[in-house]
Amino acid sequence: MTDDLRRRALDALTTARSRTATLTSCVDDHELTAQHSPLMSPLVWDLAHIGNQEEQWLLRTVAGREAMRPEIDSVYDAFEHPRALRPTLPLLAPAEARAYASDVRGRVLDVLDRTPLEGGPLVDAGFAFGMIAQHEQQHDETMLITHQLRKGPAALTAPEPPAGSAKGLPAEVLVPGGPFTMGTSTEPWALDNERPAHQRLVPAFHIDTVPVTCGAYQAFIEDGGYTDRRWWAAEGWDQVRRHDIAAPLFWRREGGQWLRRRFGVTEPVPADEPVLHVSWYEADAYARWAGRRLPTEAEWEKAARHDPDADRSRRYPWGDADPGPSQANLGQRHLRPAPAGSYPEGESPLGVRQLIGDVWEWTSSDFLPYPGFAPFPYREYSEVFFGSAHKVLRGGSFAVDAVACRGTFRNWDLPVRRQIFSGFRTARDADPQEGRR
Ligand code: AVJ
Ligand code: FE
Repeated sequence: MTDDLRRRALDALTTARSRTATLTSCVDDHELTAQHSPLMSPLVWDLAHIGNQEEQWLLRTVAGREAMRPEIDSVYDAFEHPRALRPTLPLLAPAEARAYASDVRGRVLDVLDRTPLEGGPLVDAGFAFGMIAQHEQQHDETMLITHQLRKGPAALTAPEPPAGSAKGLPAEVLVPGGPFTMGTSTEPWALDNERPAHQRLVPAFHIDTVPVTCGAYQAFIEDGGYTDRRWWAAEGWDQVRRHDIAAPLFWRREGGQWLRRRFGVTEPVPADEPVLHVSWYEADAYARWAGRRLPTEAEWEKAARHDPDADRSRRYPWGDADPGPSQANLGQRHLRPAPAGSYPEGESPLGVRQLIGDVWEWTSSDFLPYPGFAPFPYREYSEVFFGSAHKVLRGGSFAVDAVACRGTFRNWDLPVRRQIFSGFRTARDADPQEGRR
């Protein structure tokens, strides 16, 4: 059991580091230290921050070691310096940052070998190791966003996702009303904000079978969606007027055709692919235009986890098994979402597809603690972000690894954000008599 946990922790750390290596070795040192967007850190900051967090939690907190380079802690503290100013910090140079992260990792593997994976919440079931692997993978997604924002020819390549289609699928699925279990108290590497498991009463609703596609979104654009104030929340309307926004980020219109730039390549917008790089405001406006609304976070999780026959919540839409390549588009295996309707093996018991992977899905909900929430192991992971400023995103994108994506996993961001790998699906209330069983 504990050997199995140790192997899982080792696998998760190794997988993350191999992705980090790819993301930080496919461009030259100049590009590693450059700021590609004021919204993002230089890639070399992420690299040393990954190593520094790992050192702080696994070497200092878990193993009780002394700081290796105490003078760099403040440089890599995300709360001390906003992203736009990070290029001005005394950053470790690329070779130094690589050496530091790999030095930390070497010592961590030794600590992992010797630490009993029980005897306190931080080490039980290898939590701290899982937390750090998730942290690295989250920064690998952040670095992929930086790659997407970077100008110039492609630095990354990946095979195309499998073909799929939503033809023949119903547009929406009815989720019957009633209570379900939201969140978890048993998932060993679940982060603090996913805990504890609790009952939620969710009235019957309908939810889209697949995420909203680029083609459907184009209909909103062509119907004048961006110039009709009726569809927009006040702050969203301000944002589109002030910044002249008329399409998802990275789209442009040329010769009567929509094109988009994706990792250094310009291509026609694929009509059947889930729409990507929209803000919460754009998602919310589209849903209102369509006569629908965004799902609440609880509705999303019920659609993804509730098994109506067994009346229990599963870890994933398809059951309790970890995600495999036939169930979900995760882990930067592909550098784009798969067409809507793909991954039939990943569908939920009620037939909802692509809840996990492809695009992060905006929900209508603010990022709030569950009843019984306790910050763990540090307030700055979740607690300081709770409130009405951030909206919850669910389900993970093609850019996040399975270790940082679960049916219970909660992501959050500001509603104006568009550079993230965000899309959405829509929902509507059901007649309370519908779906009684
Ligand atoms: C959970 C993705 C919002 O990137 O800000 C990384 C994850 N926390 N380092 C973020 C995180 C600390 C976090 N998100
Ligand atoms: Fe971080």
